[in-house]
Amino acid sequence: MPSPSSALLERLAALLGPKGFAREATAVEPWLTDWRGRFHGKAAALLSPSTREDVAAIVGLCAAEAVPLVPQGGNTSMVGGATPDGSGEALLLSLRRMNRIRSLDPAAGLATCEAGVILAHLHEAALAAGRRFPLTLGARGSATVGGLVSTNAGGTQVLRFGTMRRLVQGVEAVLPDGSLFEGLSPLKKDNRGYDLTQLLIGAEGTLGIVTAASLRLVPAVGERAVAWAGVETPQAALKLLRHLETVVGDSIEGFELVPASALDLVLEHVPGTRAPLAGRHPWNALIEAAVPMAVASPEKALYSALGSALEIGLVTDATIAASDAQAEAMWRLRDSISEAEKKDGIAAKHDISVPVADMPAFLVEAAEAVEARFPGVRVNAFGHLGDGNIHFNVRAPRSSGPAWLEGEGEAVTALVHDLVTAAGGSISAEHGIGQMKLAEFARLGGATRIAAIRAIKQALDPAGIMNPGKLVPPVEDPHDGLAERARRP
Ligand code: FAD
Ligand code: 2HG
Ligand code: ZN
Repeated sequence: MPSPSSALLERLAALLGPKGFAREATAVEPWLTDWRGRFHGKAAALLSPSTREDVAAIVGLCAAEAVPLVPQGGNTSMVGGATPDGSGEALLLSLRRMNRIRSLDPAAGLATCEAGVILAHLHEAALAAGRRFPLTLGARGSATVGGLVSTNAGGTQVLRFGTMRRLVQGVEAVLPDGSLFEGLSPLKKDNRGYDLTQLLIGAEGTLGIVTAASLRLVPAVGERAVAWAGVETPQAALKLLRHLETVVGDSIEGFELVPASALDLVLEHVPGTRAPLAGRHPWNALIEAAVPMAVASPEKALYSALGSALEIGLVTDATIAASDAQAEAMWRLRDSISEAEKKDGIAAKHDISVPVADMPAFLVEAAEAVEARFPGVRVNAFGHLGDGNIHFNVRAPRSSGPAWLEGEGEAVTALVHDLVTAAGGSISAEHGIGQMKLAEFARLGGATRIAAIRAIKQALDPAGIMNPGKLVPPVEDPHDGLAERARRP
């Protein structure tokens, strides 16, 4: 693809001013590596517009020269989605300066946020208005509304409130020709054909730049209870969830599976953490129950449900947080797993889903298969059991360097994804495809799905300027080398 001409760079510099246009390495380089430190790219400049009109002008100018744009929010992608390739042809388009909450209407239960609003700031603003935006995840201090929309993010509250797809009412976006799609209308019913908002959710910046989204709010939490339970097997954990749902009802909104290996990593690498239970339990469940108003006590309900679970042998031990500080400490253990795993060394990451009821057996069997085939690797599988979505990460043998990922790590990934596919599952439950999974998506995504995705991309972005090299597998052409490049991580 063409590099930006100096005339284009000059026009962009004039349009955006010194706050919105940077070429110096000190300003650009921090954003050219992904959160996990696996992908490094280059960019001709960093563009940081502060209005949707500026975004439209940028896209229009780039479209005229077919110069690629890589949108970026908080840069917390787990699949290298916001990292440009190494050619230096692309312009990095940061939405972080567009961080205004345009409106927050507690009565209507809607917040309209610009793309760069950080999730934690939205949480605070909603709370101050007596409402709540329920989706949350470990990266909430950096992840932005635009990134969350564009990845259809999940997180730890999906069990009750769903992923972004269920929480987005409308989207405003600049399409690849520079036109503005104004989809923020609060209409409850709207059947004007294809749903462009839903198309943009999870599009990973390949169909346009999200400039704002209106998001659904739910009632604020009146009372909550957080508990940590030790269990023998993933099967027991799933049975525990079903037991809690039966006894406590739909106030169960978080149920996270944490193996002993993940807890060990956090205790070793994250200062100030300590195990909630005495003894080592092969698996643990972090449970949150919440009710909007203090009409019923989730603590009492959870206490009695965990008591009966102990009696019937579903859990080996359990504790309920006695204060908000204790509840936060439990969540910190869970939310720090990625950071601890990163500090510990190299791991091949697999964000997979299979039908919920099949996940416990899958976890045990797949871990046995992987560890038997690749001696020295250690499976660290944790996460959203209630959604059938587990982060089936495989830690490299001790003392392996980053090259492991490109060698044995790839074979590990192929095996995990083959097992997931055979189980009728997905190789990307919540993180997206990005560049990390492009080759595997091309291999396992299915001809019909991939042909339709290519056709949509071609229709909306014929010049291919929106986040190239992400999500959309290139057409197999043995002569142009694209297919070969997609096979490389
Ligand atoms: P970025 O990383 O900047 O970008 C993500 C993708 O969206 C890229 O493809 C980018 O090009 C595109 N994009 C960004 N902004 C726009 C825009 N305005 N318009 C168009 N495209 C855009 N994810 C989960 O789903 N669940 C979790 O539980 C979870 N936990 C995490 C925990 C940690 C510690 C970390 C580091 C990450 C976690 N993630 C999780 C992954 C990540 O936080 C999400 O994918 C999040 O949605 C990314 O938001 P971001 O603003 O950082 O986006
Ligand atoms: C989580 O659930 C995130 O903590 C990150 O989705 C998972 O680090 C990972 O693999
Ligand atoms: Zn997750």
